[in-house]
Amino acid sequence: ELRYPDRLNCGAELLDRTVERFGADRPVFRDGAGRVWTYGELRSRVDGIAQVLAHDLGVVPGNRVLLRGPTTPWLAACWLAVMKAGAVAVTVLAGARAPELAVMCRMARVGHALCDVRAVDDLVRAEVPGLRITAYGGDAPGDLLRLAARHPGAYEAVDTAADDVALIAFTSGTTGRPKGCMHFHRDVLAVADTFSARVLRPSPDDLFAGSPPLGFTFGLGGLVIFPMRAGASALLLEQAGPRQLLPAVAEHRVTVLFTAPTAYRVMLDELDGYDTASLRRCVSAGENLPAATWRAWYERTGLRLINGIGATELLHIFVSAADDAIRPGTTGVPVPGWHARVVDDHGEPVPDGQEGYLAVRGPVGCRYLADPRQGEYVRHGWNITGDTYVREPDGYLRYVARADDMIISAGYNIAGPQVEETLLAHPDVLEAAVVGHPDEVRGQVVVAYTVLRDGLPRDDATAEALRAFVKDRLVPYKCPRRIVFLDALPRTATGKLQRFRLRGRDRP
Ligand code: 3SK
Repeated sequence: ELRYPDRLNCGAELLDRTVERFGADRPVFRDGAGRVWTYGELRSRVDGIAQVLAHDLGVVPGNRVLLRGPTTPWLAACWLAVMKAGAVAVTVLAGARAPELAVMCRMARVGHALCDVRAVDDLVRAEVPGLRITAYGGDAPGDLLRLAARHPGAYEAVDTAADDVALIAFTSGTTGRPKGCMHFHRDVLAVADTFSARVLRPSPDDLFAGSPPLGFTFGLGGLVIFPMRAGASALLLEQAGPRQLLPAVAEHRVTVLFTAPTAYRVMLDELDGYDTASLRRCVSAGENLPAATWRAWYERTGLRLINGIGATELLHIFVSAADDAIRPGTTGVPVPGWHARVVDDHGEPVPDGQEGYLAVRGPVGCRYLADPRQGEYVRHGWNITGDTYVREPDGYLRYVARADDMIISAGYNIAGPQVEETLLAHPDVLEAAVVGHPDEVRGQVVVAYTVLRDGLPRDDATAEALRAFVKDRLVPYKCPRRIVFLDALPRTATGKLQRFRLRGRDRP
């Protein structure tokens, strides 16, 4: 069991304690242009920003400070400064628009914002009453970085309690209604000391990179918290889509990669011509990883993808496996420090081999900001993640579907992801989403939305060929009644498939 002292500041732990352990001269961040920040440089910039917060802006411990900007070392520095100042960082995706920002600022009672100068306009348009916006990265006399340069001295972190709130992370999940998830100072360290330390096991020489932005806790963990807890470094890329990752891996000699299954699939098509020999750990999360993608990545790179399930509610990954413990087609086992079981509607464990809801418990718990959905997520002390899973007799957990994505057709339960995996095994299919459409006779019928590889005909013959492919591999009632071709699938800003957006479209 993890034990932390009662008084704890995660910013001081990640920055000041790491400098004490590993020295100030080691690299911590590099940007896409190859500029490198050492831990010592990061500490003096963070301390300058923290002093602007405390002395110039009048931020006091507990105040909520919105952070908004593309993934850069400066955004990471602002986050650390908010931690050291004992304030609460409210993280949102850089792509969030004015109306969404207005809702989140109101919900989180945000009084201050540190915002990349390139992202200020939308925040201004949000017209949040009383919000004080301080831009960074521009030429204005009041720019945060200019103000920070006036505070060259060291800053002693505020003596926060381990269970003071450090972070409010917003998730709109896959349903579109935002929820603010509160996390404590100790939670920030706990995800590093469980998933990262016990599964990933990074070394101080590792260079992390990946696609999730810092406004998504998947990215905050993978690109700031985990590398810093290990004295390692991270490449922070403003553009980190699948097509930018491979050149970045080759150029900067990235060793640990964090991204989603779709990105691994896109990268598979582009691997030739890029040197990926530096990679030693590749983490796949954010969505279910199909076994076919795992195998294809292994065949082409010799690397075993580390699959994981995480949630903004629980800050990071809680079920996973690495190395010889990996079993393709499963997510893995509870990360050391976490417990997981599969339960029925009443919260009672179901027998192994039977489908039920994934329930987890560990060092981090879900704490929604004033949201009645808290009672749905946390039941009898267990966090119900909203995923349907099966526990194999040896304890491995196999993903079935998001609980609200199960299709019930003529009394049969059909897991959309199983049909998607089958479609994805077809060489012409790049992406697939399978949903149920209402049907008077069967209740629901299965409809598949697919994105084909470039240049392939989107005609009836292709649809029929795909249907035949599925019918050869799955029991006929799971075969899509209809196949619809799209240019792209609807996804959240964090890359998660929004099946709910497809349910109302193109009824057969
Ligand atoms: O999949 C997610 O939603 C997630 C959230 C936080 C951290 C990690 C992951 C994969």
